[in-house]
Amino acid sequence: MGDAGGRRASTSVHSHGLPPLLRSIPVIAALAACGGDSGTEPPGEPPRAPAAIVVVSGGGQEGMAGSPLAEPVVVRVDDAGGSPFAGVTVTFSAAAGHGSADPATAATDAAGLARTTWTLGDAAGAQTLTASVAGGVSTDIRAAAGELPSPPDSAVYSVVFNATWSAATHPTDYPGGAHFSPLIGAVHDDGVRFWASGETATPGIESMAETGGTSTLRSEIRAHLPAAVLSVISGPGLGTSPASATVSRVVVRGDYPLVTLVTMIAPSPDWFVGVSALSLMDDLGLWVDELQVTLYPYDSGTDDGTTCTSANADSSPRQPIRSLRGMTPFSDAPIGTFTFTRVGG
Ligand SMILES: [Ca+2]
Repeated sequence: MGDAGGRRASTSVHSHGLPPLLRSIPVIAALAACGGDSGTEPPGEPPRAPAAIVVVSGGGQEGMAGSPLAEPVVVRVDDAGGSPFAGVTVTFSAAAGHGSADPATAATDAAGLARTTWTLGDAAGAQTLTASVAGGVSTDIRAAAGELPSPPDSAVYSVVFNATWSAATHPTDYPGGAHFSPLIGAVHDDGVRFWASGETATPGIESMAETGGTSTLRSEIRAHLPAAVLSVISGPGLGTSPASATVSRVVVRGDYPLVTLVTMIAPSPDWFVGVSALSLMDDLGLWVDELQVTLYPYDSGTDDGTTCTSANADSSPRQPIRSLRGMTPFSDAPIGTFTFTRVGG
């Protein structure tokens, strides 16, 4: 999928490009390639900007303290639609005591790739190198100097949904009665996806995005218990926006490290925010301490309405799920954030 929201480090203990398990999934450039709601979108495209940095290779290496890693670190810069971004300067900076990168800056090539060689710092244990571009998009790359202790098999997280959608952040057609439907999702493994940018919505995603109903999506998730799904995540909705809500306990496991979580932007034709198959493990296999995901709006492609209060207009045929970041009535501002904080395990 296109990463469901740009991710930002709140601590250094994670990778926040696409999680490792997602790197091989093809991404449809939703903004450019999808004809969803054709004829109903305003002319022009939103300004193109780097939206994510993906670790292509060289993450999660083990090496000797004070020595260069065997493999170069290669990252790719993508735009919001998942297309590579050429000619962007990437800065590689090691955390304090975690060595240095050579070169420290590199421009992305035609494939959006930039690379560097990371010489580890002298301390034993996990070390962090941050790749960043102007505008605040960054990704952490992790490496181990020497042998790491085994992480616990499970971890417990709290999830805070902080909605910032407002007339100030999204002035066009901001509706009365803005709210968000109950949170619904799953803890799962790499064997299943419940939604992805560029893919057609399931009936469960359609129902969630159009009505806020959770029962169909819950059934789709439960159908994968216990093989691919460890548990269903249920959480509160928001009666207004801006506002925030917390899911106090989400348990992940080494064999089920991924989280999918969604909520309807309401009222709306078929718009939602969320994450799909977000890994709470970093590229060393360690549980992240904290991960904040910036949420941008998605269109589920199941209704042709163009404003929050449009009458129902079922899409036939179904259009792919696509990002509405920067697309009328939404601005380029986020809708909110999910913050995953490790609270135990
Ligand atoms: Ca739509």
